[in-house]
Amino acid sequence: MKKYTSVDDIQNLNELLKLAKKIKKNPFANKELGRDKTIGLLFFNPSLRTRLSTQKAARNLGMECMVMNLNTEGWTLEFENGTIMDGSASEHIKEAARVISQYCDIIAIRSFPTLKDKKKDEEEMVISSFLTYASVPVISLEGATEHPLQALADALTIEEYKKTERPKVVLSWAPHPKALPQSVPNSFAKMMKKMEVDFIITHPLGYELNPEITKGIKIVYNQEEAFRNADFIYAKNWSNYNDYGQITSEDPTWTIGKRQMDLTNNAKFMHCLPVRRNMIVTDEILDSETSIVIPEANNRIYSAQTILTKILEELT
Ligand code: AN0
Ligand code: CP
Repeated sequence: MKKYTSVDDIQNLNELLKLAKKIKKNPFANKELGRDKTIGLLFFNPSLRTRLSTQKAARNLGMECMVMNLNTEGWTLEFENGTIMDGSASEHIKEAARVISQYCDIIAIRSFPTLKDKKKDEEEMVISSFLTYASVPVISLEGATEHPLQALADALTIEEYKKTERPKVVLSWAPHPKALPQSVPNSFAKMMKKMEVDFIITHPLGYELNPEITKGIKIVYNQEEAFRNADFIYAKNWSNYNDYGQITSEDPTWTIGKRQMDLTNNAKFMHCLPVRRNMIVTDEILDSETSIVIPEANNRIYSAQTILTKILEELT
């Protein structure tokens, strides 16, 4: 594997999930693979799971890890070409990416969308600039439009908890007080298309995701109807894609609670975390056996370790 910035970079999901399960059983088996190799984790936004699980994964492979909060600790970067840099940016991505490539064998980046400039967000300006100017493999730790490491952890979690060959998986929008990216639902939808599942998305009218991503996926505007007989409920808020970055519904009836979960086939509740209690999901559900959000977060280690393994194997 040369890069992992999108679920589209996965060529053989079954092979990847097999590797993830093997790694999970014996996480320290490949300590030599990353010896004398360094990963740089660059954060433009906050993180708990991604930061710690990726460090853990790197260490399990014997790698060194450098972490930098670029938004608060680094120079402000310029991404446009040909600009006269007389504003706030002190350094151009051209130099920054090339310099970091000399220090790191893999570069991983978290850079959320602006949620204001749809064009810039869809171009993945930050991650694609690193892809252009860095000379080492690049991993997304959540970009403007995707969160592929999360989606791989979610796929592994569904594999582990499914009780039927072809479970019914429902991605449900839920309310949130702040405008959030579409990255998690985008990557989750792409991942579900690759899996043996019956996949449905439910959200209020107007909250359609990028139609190129949801092409072929059933969308149901009635949450209760969507939840019937579901085996997995994957909750997530996202801001409006059409009315870009706006919050156009705060409807509390979409908060997932017992009323909806009772309609399911004893479904497991999933969320990528961090989750706002009693906004996205009630305490009652999150604190019950139904919720698998903690083991789901544990799988972030094995998701990252699987991708690092695949990339390290191809490093010369
Ligand atoms: C982010 C998001 O919705 O994309 C990160 C989730 C992993 N969530 C928040 O900012 C709360
Ligand atoms: N799920 C996830 O990516 O969590 P963090 O934002 O805490 O890294």
